[in-house]
Amino acid sequence: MKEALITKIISKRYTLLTPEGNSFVAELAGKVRKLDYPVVGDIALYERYCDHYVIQGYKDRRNYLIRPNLANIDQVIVVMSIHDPDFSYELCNRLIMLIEYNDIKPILCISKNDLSEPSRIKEITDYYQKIGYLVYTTGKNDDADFIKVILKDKITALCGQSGVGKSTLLNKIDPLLNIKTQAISKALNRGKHTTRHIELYPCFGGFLADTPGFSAIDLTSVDKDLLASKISAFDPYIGKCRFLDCHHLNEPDCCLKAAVASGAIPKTFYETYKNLMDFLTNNNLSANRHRTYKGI
Ligand SMILES: Nc1nc2c(ncn2[C@@H]2O[C@H](COP(=O)(O)OP(=O)(O)O)[C@@H](O)[C@H]2O)c(=O)[nH]1
Ligand SMILES: [Mg+2]
Ligand SMILES: [Zn+2]
Repeated sequence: MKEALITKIISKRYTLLTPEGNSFVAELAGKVRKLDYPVVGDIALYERYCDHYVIQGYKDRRNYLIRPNLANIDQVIVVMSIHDPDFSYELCNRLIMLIEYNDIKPILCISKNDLSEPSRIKEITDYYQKIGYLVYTTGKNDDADFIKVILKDKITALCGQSGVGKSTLLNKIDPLLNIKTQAISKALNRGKHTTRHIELYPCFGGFLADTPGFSAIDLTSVDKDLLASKISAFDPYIGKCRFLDCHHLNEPDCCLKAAVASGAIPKTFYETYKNLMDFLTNNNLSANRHRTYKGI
């Protein structure tokens, strides 16, 4: 069976891109069950029959998001503006944690740095760099060339609230790409019955998912026994508490809480973790599918 990346799906027409750079449309084999349908980002396993291509399945996924419906994303750029809308540690922390929970690397981009004092930008940058996250800042007078470098060989998506400057960023790196994604979103969002499709665009040696930017991540399948172990900022402390199954909430001799007390982990970062754990404990998520956590 041959392998190719799925870059676009429009009503059962799958656009594949081979490692050699050839692109063509394939269909799905009839035997594939609905639950096993591949999504954009999947590596399809296909065969050629005379004049058409048939997808028989896809390779194991490294990760999978329901909304946006994407597989094998390497990284998500979390765009957070310093002002208008105001920066929120709680929202930023929550996005980081849920992205990491899904085995995807978050990269922070603090935008609109022209709207704030340099000291405020430094405070935010320091907060995240200290616990191991990659942070970039950008603004009216900056280029966004950092994106060109980090896209190489990766599948990248953008997330962040509406108005933080995602389109402006894309426009700075590639005006054509932005016009293309906007035109498609507009055309597809018009009719009531149109479903928005997602597409991976080749961009600076990697792929950019043209999601309009999501700011909430599905919590349906978050396992609270696993959450802490997925958060990279907590790595140095995991497995060192008195109880091996410590949830780092009310247990005695908790190494993570000690790190918060010593200032190694910001208190507000830990509080976001606690809020997420409270939410997961207090909501019967299995009875309420596709629930997202929106409270700030
Ligand atoms: N001052 C300032 N305004 C910005 C910057 N980036 C974007 N904006 C403005 O913020 C608004 C929303 O930007 P947009 O890119 O559409 O945000 P999106 O909803 O995340 O795609 C627009 O009015 C932009 O002109 C920036 O770096 N500095
Ligand atoms: Mg936009
Ligand atoms: Zn603990």
